Amino acid sequence: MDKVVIIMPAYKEAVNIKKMIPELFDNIFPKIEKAQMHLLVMNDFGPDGKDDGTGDIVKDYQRKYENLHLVEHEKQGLGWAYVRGMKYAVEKLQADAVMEMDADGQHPPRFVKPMVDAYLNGADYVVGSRYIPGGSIPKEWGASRKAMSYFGNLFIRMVWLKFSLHDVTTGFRLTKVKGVLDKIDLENLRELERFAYKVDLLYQSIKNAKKIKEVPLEFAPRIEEKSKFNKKEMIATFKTAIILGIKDKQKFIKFGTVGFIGYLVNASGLFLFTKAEAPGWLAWAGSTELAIISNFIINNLWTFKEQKITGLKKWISKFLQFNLTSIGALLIQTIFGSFSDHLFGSQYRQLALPFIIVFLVLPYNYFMYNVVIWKAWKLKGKKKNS
Ligand SMILES: Nc1nc2c(ncn2[C@@H]2O[C@H](COP(=O)(O)OP(=O)(O)OP(=O)(O)O)[C@@H](O)[C@H]2O)c(=O)[nH]1
Ligand SMILES: [Mg+2]
Repeated sequence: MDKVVIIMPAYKEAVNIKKMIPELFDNIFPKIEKAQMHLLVMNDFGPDGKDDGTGDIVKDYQRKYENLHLVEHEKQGLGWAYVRGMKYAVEKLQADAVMEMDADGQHPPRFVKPMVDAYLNGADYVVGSRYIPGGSIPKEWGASRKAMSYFGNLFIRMVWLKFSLHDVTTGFRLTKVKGVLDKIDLENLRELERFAYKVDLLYQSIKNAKKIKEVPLEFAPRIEEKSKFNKKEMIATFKTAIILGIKDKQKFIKFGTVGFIGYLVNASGLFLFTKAEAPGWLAWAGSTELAIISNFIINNLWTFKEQKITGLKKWISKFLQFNLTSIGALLIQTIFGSFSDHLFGSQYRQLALPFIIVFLVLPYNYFMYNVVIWKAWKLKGKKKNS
């Protein structure tokens, strides 16, 4: 049976954790028959070495509930509490999946089961979503907090061009360890001392996940105690999201630059072959192949360095695949070029060419490089979730 560990960070949550633990163990976990459920409370104490009693409450319950775990640490920030919790869940508890869940009742325990069910049905990343039918944000919130949450979330989706996922700032999530969590360099996530770690962790998770599922979440208002969220946390969240978004565009810029270098190689090759009085076909084919070689090598070392192809055998087979991809681009140009000749006449060729390149060839190449050659995008998971 799969082991699911709920990681619950707590900082001064004595009143809430007292209700949360028996609710989960007595009412929720028994209904989840097909997974072994554990709760790991990550309790942080202040610089004086003291907490508000949260730790003692958990220790008391540990006598009653076998699958209840406690790790305590000096407060370092929310992200670090989760990173420590995830490492503990994987290394010490041998978790198959971990869940992120708040201690203050905002993630109502009744939503745990649908999340675990989605995982048991094959999803490797499950997102508790407030912005799909059935999900909601607290009615009690003022108009400005509501607007901030809704538009903030929408803004990040636009920056990331990620419309298939409706809630990118939620803190209620389930992540499969194998293939998703174990691929993430947790200690090097951005803003670990803040709430903003959440957007980076989600960003890295959706890159690795093959089947993402959104489950509705009715986000409740905090029951008791004080909120630790503030403006600074919010600004850091946007900043992180924007940096991540730009980083992705950087890849596109690199891809474009490599394409331009390829053009220069092609042109110089053509010039040299012509000067050497090579036959026409050889001049064209030879210089084009030189450009293909340059594109492949530089993209491999630079644009897709995170997915770099190494090893001679793999390198050669990928290079052949890359050549085939280039034939695809050639076909696109030939077909759409002739189509444009037919529609507008050949006098408009010089105008048609940049259009075909920008709107068809570049997207095609970028897509093929990301999906087929370097496999930076995992399409399956994204499609299924839309
Ligand atoms: N261990 C640990 N837990 C933290 C820390 N900061 C926040 N938490 C916990 O993280 C969860 C989310 O924090 P909240 O203060 O509820 O933040 P929020 O839900 O965005 O804001 P509210 O809607 O006002 O509750 C709660 O369970 C907190 O106790 C921290 O530094 N260390
Ligand atoms: Mg809260």
